[in-house]
Amino acid sequence: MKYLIGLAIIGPILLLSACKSDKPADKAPADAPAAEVSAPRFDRDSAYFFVEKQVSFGPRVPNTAAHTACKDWYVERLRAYGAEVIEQSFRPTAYDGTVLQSVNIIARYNPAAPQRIVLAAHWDSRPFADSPINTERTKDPVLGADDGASGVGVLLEVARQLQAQPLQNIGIDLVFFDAEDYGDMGGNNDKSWGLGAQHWSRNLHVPANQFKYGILLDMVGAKGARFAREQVSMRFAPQVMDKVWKLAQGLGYGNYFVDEDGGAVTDDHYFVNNIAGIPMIDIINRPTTTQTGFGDYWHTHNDDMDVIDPRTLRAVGQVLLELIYKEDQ
Ligand code: AHN
Ligand code: ZN
Repeated sequence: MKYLIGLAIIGPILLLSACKSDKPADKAPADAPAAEVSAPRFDRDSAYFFVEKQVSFGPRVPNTAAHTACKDWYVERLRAYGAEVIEQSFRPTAYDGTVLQSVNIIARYNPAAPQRIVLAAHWDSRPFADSPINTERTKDPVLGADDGASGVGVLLEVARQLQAQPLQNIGIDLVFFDAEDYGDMGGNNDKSWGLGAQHWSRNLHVPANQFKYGILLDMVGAKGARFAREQVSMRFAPQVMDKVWKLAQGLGYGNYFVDEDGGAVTDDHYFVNNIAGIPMIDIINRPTTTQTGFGDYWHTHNDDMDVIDPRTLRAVGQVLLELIYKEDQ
């Protein structure tokens, strides 16, 4: 029925335009270029509010009331924005022996679509302010406005836009990983990080081959952020990196998505690539001028709303929306 209505409307237009066009008039509507579907506008203030709301619960450290309350808020919001939501609970033992009551949140859009993209961020915040440059309250948990909440804030705004302009072809799964940031700062203990990503990668909610690729957001909200090309991403998914950076630069966000290589980071995407075999890139802020290689606020009590700039959230969010609706054509 939809098709018939389409023909009834488009038919006469095609006939009319055929009169003054030199294009063959026998072209079926199905072969015609897809109608211009533009991506929705990413609302930076909405994303900023989502970051602020997460921070308002307090540090999102597993086994705390704030962690549970924030998790419940995600589930309520995502259901309100029309997603099919899965709470994937698990109980990893952290490097220090603590058993972490953890939950990955999975929000599915166009769930029946066999071709999918996974967009991810971690939602927990670090239990210790143990940056090597921090000397204040180093055993206390951090708010993680940028380190955690920024990526989820962008994805919640993407969720809101996905409800407003439903997908026709591609499926999107948003995954909020828990227990990313309970890792061992001490030494060579990479597997102590990304516990939620490790669990999801071994317990995928759909087969890995449904995912064309994945994009991880980590620390995507700071003023003047610099997303250099991360090297685990370049090794596992260079074509995705190329696509995203070109798109971002074409949109005028080349000041964030710089044409430079950055170092490798053992982030959630490292485990998704190595365990699940899904090519996933990481968009992560890597300043050149700091001692840690991350923002100076990283794993300190300065990682609060003062570091967040709505313009950075928008740059990342608009790139994602443009990509999603291009993939949906
Ligand atoms: C380290 O490099 C220690 N961790 C990278 C993953 C991470 C921690 N992202 C945010 N916090
Ligand atoms: Zn961290």
